[in-house]
Amino acid sequence: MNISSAIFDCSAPDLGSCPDELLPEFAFIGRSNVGKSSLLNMLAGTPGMARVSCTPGFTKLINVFTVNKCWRLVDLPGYGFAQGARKDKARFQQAATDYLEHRTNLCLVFVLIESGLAPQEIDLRFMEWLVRRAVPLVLVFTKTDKVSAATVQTNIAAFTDRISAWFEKLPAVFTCSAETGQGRKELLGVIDEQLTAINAASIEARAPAEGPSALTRVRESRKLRPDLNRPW
Ligand SMILES: Nc1nc2c(ncn2[C@@H]2O[C@H](COP(=O)(O)OP(=O)(O)O)[C@@H](O)[C@H]2O)c(=O)[nH]1
Ligand SMILES: [Mg+2]
Repeated sequence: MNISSAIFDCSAPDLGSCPDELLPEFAFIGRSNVGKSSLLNMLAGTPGMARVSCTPGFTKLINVFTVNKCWRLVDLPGYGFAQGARKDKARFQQAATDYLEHRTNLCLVFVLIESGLAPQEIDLRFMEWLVRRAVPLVLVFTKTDKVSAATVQTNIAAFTDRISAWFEKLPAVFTCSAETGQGRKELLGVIDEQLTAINAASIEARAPAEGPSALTRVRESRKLRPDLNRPW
């Protein structure tokens, strides 16, 4: 997919401050410092678009970017070892969970996991939370340039082993490096596939009788999800 424009839309402190729900959104989440902002910059081909920070927990807002004027990339607040007051931490976790549970134009969540680490309990707990809510997701193992390919494969195998019982079919697994650009084509390919499916379904719905648009159907299916307790 060709990215002709990637424009910062807004930084929202909560779900209510997010832009309208008219464009499909692809959200990125993971532990603070996992490489979300770096990956978004790499995908968009715009260094500095999403703020990259060396300080864990720096990204406390829902950062929204509009790409090619027709879909959005969403950088969600990281979970984990966030710095700052407890109240502050709870507030931005709330923003991310509200977004994940209620954003009706959310098409797919990219869950980022650091490829150099053995499975972390916090990532597993977060995955479980997403699975319980049937949030559509793919897994992305980040920073593959930092460790050997064998280590990456070992950590992916260990992680997927821990989560396999929760799925009939495991979610798709990708690897990436914001340093080398590895994984860019594949991840943009996933977004492209989803957008193509939405467009195809919209065309289909238009004839002969007007049915709900594909984006409306994404919304409707999300409304059916049960509202369960958070595991944290
Ligand atoms: N070697 C390497 N470092 C990375 C990569 N992605 C991010 N980083 C570094 O990891 C730190 C956190 O990155 P950032 O994108 O701000 O993480 P975020 O908190 O998840 O948004 C920064 O110092 C980045 O330069 C990567 O693919 N390879
Ligand atoms: Mg960030």
